[in-house]
Amino acid sequence: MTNPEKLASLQKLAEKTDLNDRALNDFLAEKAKREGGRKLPYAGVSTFLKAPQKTIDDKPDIGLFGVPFDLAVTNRPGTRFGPQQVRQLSVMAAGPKNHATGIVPAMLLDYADCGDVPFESVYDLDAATKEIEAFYHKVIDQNIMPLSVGGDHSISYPILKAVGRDRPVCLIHIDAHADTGGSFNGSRFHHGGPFRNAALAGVIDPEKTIQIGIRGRAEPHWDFSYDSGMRVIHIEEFYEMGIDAVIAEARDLVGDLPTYISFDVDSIDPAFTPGTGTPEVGGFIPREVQAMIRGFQGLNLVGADVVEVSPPYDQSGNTALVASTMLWELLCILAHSLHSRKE
Ligand SMILES: [Mn+2]
Repeated sequence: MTNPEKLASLQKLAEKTDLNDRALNDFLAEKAKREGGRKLPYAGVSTFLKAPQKTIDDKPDIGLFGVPFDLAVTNRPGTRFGPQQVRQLSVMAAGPKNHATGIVPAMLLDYADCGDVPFESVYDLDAATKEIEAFYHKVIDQNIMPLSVGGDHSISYPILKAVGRDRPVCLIHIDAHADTGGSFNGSRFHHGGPFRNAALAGVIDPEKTIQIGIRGRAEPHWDFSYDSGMRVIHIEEFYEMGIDAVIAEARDLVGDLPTYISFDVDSIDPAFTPGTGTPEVGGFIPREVQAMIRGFQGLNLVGADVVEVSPPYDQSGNTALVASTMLWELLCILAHSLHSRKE
């Protein structure tokens, strides 16, 4: 048995209820007081990362938006259910504090779950794409930084049309697929083409675009990436270079220019994220994507998205949990970036 003196001192330690992180302690105490106590994580309405529910008229600094949309898939559907599933699982991924970087987004600024993009044209891909764009113009009009949850990857194009409307933005794109394909079956708005569309619309700079994790049988469709000057890092090159060199190259490419980050869950190996429309074996482990996102801290960020969670193929819920974790990491660096600019 431990000697009585040591036991007594351990018991004394256990009486302490305050956190060692004083600032966080006081912030959480104040929050609990304001909200009338700690909320049960498994009760009530689920929101992205347990964020308060607001509307765009409340003008939070960062708005979390769901885009429940899967009209643009080339194969398996289901991502229209992504936002709701991520809301549920993100309860397990939300801070308050990022253990690796120390960022507490809620202490830096105001963020909120602003609900889902409202759709009227759910049977018309082109019209729906225009509706997404019109909604995000309102978001940008309110000076809200968007952090979106899809939905299939086609949604990044209309989002970028709004985010990049005043000047083309740089793009850091983590995906198994370069998503710069041309028309398939008579449409160019499918989820394999958002970044060709965005480059052609002048809202991203292809020479300031880096695509990381690319692999698989769709490779012949990505000529536009190479022809337009995008930097493509296949999964093999990622491991040859090492993660630090990849992060450094991305940072060097975008510098301090406005940068958007798009994260597709199929960049991660389907062992971890099977619940997606076009899984590609041989991908990242989740920790590598976490480390990459943390590596982008300090960039001049203007928004981000997490796409392609398809709950019908996500039997364990783990895809949505991984997506939620990356959503949290993205929120941390977006909050840090916006806060730094406001200071
Ligand atoms: Mn994609």
